[in-house]
Amino acid sequence: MITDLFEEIYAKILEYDTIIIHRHVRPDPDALGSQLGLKALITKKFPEKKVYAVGTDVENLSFMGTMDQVENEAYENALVIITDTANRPRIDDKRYTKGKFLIKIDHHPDEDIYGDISLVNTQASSCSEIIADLAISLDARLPMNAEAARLFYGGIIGDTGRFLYPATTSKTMRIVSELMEYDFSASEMGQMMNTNSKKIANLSGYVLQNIEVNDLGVAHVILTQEALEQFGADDSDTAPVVPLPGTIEGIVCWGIFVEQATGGFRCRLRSKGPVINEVAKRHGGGGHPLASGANAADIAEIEEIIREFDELVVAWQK
Ligand SMILES: [Mn+2]
Repeated sequence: MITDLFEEIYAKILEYDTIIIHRHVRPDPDALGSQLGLKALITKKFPEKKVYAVGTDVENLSFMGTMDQVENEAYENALVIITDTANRPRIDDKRYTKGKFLIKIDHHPDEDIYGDISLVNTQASSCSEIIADLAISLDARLPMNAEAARLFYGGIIGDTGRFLYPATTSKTMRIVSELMEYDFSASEMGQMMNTNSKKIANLSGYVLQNIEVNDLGVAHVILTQEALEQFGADDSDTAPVVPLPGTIEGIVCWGIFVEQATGGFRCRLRSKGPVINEVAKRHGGGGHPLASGANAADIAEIEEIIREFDELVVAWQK
């Protein structure tokens, strides 16, 4: 039972004086929302505890919050909690192994089982939803507050594409309704997440202009280093353009293939129906059924992924 895990996690939060919260590399709003929201919950209720959020700061998401600098010694008697991170290699800041007790809280398929306690709920829209659910369920023992609500709301709208993707459930909406009772501006958070730099706008134009779609509705765009340089963009700027092909009529699944400075391509794969994470796994990645990531060594491997997508669409149409 998930509520039993909530109790176990709460007992550990009570037990430890130092709590260090990690999330995945290249964080998205849900990674930051779940991490910083959890920190906000614990800090408010237990001001005497030392609670840290660690990892690399992301400039364009600075409205969600910033990271703490933590000395190695702090890990000695620490509870370490990892949010939104399915696989250990993706955890930002490798010192997570140095703590005394490890908890995983996540909503991705549980491929890499880790942690002394593992709370994985793949039915949840986002990790932020899970932690908001935990706080609501623990009620006065770990009360929700305005800052945590703001962060969880940001995480949920990030991972659901503002309630567009099928992972959005009635439970998501019940939790969002609860969060909106607190004193933060949901529309301001929505606006922040919907605002892109001129650079991203130009890159979006490039993606829409250069998208290739076949008869099956499988689409792809290759973003070479040269193309990125043209806009002064790099790999970290590509997240906002990933949903764009899904806004075009007839496109069922797609990949944005981002050439890496070190060679090879990062594959950002999305679908509106066919389950694509098995394809991602075959190409050194993984993720959600409809939103995955992978790696391709060269153009030939990109073509292979597209062929595998074609097969999925044919099977899905039947
Ligand atoms: Mn997430």
